[in-house]
Amino acid sequence: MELNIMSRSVAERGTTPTGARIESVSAAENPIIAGMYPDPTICRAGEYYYLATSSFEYFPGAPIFRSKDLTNWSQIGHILTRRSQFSVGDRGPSKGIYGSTLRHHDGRFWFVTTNANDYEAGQLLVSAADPSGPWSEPVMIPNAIGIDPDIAWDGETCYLTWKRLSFTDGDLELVQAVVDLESGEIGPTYQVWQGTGMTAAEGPHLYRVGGYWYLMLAEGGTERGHTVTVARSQHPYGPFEACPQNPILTHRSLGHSVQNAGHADLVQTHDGGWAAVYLGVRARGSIPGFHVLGRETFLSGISWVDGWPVFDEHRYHLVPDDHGFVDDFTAGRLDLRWVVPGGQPTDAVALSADLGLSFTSSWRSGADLLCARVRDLRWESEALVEGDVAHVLRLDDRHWYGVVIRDGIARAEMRIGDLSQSIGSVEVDGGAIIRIEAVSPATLNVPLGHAGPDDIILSVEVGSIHHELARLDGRYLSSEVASGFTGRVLGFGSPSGHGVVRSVRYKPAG
Ligand code: 6LW
Repeated sequence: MELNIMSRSVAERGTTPTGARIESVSAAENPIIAGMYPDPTICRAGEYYYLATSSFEYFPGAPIFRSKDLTNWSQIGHILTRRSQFSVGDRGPSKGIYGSTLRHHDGRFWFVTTNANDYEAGQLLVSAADPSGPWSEPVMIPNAIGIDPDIAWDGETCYLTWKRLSFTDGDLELVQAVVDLESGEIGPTYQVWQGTGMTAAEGPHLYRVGGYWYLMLAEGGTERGHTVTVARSQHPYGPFEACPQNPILTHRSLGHSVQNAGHADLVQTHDGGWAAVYLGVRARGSIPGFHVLGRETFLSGISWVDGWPVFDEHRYHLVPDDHGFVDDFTAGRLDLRWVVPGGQPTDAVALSADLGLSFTSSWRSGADLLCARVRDLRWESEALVEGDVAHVLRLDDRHWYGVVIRDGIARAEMRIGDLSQSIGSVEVDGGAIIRIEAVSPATLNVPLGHAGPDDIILSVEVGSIHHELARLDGRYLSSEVASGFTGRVLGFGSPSGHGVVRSVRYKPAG
């Protein structure tokens, strides 16, 4: 019986070129891109690597990152920055942009994905000369309905491989067709390797390495049983022989601090070696463990043994990013961290050098909330506000906690599924600081206590007097409770539309 999911951290000492000591940690236990950045897809062009991820209902969609060394990444933009590329749909949680493939071919970048808001329109393909944008208008592939499209070229021929799936009837099959990238037309569709027999075989990526074509899959579902499996063939279309060592990556049944490991993509490194990026979660708290940041992106080395890829999860070390930020919204444009579920930033907020952030519409639970992903397990966020402002911690539109100031009263409010509750209130006259903190749980794990992954403290500071309004169990803002594919974000809105955020300060805590 496993009682607790513990955090382990392998720390190693190193030095900078100037001799200063830095602490690097194992990439096996620490994400290269922390927070809700799942289904990573990677390619290399010249001296840079590029990586993009799913983003679901949040707009702009499909964040894209650049790195020279695979361990330090910076975001260079989003791929889907216009609603003509990413239709809004019904704004539902865990819809929008799903698993994808990013490739560099013949001097151009290609990105193929699924917009679950517009599922029946088929796969969505865009391209760009510069990966930081602008990306083209989409070419839709209407005869390829499903998820997780992949593109791979054999000379002039481009193969599209994807998972046929029905959101109502479930799993169907992994299929492939030759695709015309200009028209979006496909040739006859046929089955490829269906995996080793686990549930939810999906996330296909096809590569030519040496004399073989490799088809890599995610299998077992994106939960604790998640895995990576692989098969090879002399042709891109099969027949495929499964790797005798499958699954080639999984953390299922291991007491590893990173769970749900799977959905990988391979890249050849500058020195001719290979690496992989994959998704994992940092589940914490009492059994069965709760993950709250969504699925994050991890890095592994890849070795080739007898013509098969072997994950070397301990090859890389990294110095974790400091995700802290202060934003006073006076830069004239929003930082890349800001996204809006359903709507779009330009409709939800206005920026001014005098006021900072103001709101152009009133916030109602889902849309019109300006959000930034939470990227740490322990942290604090403070917003200096005036007027009617809500600062919330959101998992989705039915699961959030926050402090809402309206008509001179600050209240701690929460929604957990069908339950909404307001607890604790204090009068606010003029400005206030709303503070949200994720701290270690006040109780031990089951059976000595009932700890969730964290406790969330909601407080407000008025005239330098600090009022703690609520301390809440963080498990209700976890994917295990709320379900779905997304992680926590910090959100800012106004219940009336009349409010201002002067600044936001986010700080990771020990
Ligand atoms: C992704 C698919 C999946 O497209 O989740 O559970 C989808 N598996 O591979 C959204 O991340």
